[in-house]
Amino acid sequence: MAAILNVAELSSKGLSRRQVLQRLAALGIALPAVASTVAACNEQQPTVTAQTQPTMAGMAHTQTAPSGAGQAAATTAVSGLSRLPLPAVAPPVGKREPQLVRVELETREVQALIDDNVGFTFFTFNGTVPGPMIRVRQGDTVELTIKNHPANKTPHNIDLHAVTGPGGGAKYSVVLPGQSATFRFKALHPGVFVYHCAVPPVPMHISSGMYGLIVVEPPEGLPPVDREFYVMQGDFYLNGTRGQPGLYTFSLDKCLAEQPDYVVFNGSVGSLSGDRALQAKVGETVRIFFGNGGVNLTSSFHIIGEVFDRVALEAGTIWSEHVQTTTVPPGGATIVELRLDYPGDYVLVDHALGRMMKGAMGVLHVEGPADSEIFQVVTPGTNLPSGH
Ligand SMILES: [Cu+2]
Repeated sequence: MAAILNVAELSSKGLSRRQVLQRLAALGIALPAVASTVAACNEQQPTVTAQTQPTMAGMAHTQTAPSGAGQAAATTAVSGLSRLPLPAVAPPVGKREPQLVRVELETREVQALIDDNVGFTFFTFNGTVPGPMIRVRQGDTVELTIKNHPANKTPHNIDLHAVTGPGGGAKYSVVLPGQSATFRFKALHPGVFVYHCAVPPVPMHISSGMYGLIVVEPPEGLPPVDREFYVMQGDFYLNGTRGQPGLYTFSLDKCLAEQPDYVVFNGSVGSLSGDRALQAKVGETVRIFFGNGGVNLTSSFHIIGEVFDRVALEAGTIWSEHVQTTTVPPGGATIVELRLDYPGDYVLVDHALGRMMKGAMGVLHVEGPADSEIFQVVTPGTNLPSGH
């Protein structure tokens, strides 16, 4: 029996209706098409939808923008661009027998904003960074089709770390613009695995945005939680200067020197703050599938003001409890779970905090009653920004 991954069950996933609508809208999917498949999503052109982006508090640009005509021209170059849409959390598999699951991904080369007035030529799966979350059961056979959009300029392929086979699938999935390729693999191991493009120069393709997660649930599934989120860190290298208006391409020199201009969650500065902050309520339990596309930097993933109740170390089967910060290497992932006990804005960071000033921050906004047994102000300090 075959199944196509779909987004129909998003609303059954603990996501609020508003979140579901927002995420579907971000994918360019209208409500009547809620049952559309990942394949159907693929047919949509890379719509870079207009979204209001908040200015990131604490974000400091160390470079001075050009003045006069130069700045005007640079700003004009990105005037039609906005942030990439965000990928949805795939619905849980639930308890069922192994089956054949067909997945289609389309590689797209898209110009979009990585920061306010800073454009970048992203390489993507399905027009989002990270690419779509693929979610299957251990023992499923996955038939994966990769299509290279005809408007692209370069070949692409896919290496999934969940694959046991040559190149993780990369060897037989190189496709030129307009071509497609298909292979099957059996999901032997449960866990959360990174997938990425592996066409040379590999670091260029990955650090231009070509990564995502495949979740392989164990036969019994994952325990239910109130909400799930999908976050991936990535480092970006521009032929230009951080914060300076303009449209930039990838810098291999900076990549090889491991000196990123930006380190961000989900593809751009501010992609998980302001209107796009993760939303939850006091008393809820949330799960974050967190991956690191890299290509170079190991993440010290931390949420300011919270403690992870439990963490699936390296997204494997060993769970550690009461964890403050967890290490996620490039090409690696984790699952963190936490119950939310107190309202406020909890900030997702890579605790190598210099990277926060390069964009690595997001907000988990928690609403609900404040329990003074958990936290209360006795005598406040000076009313200056705390940095958190
Ligand atoms: Cu590629």
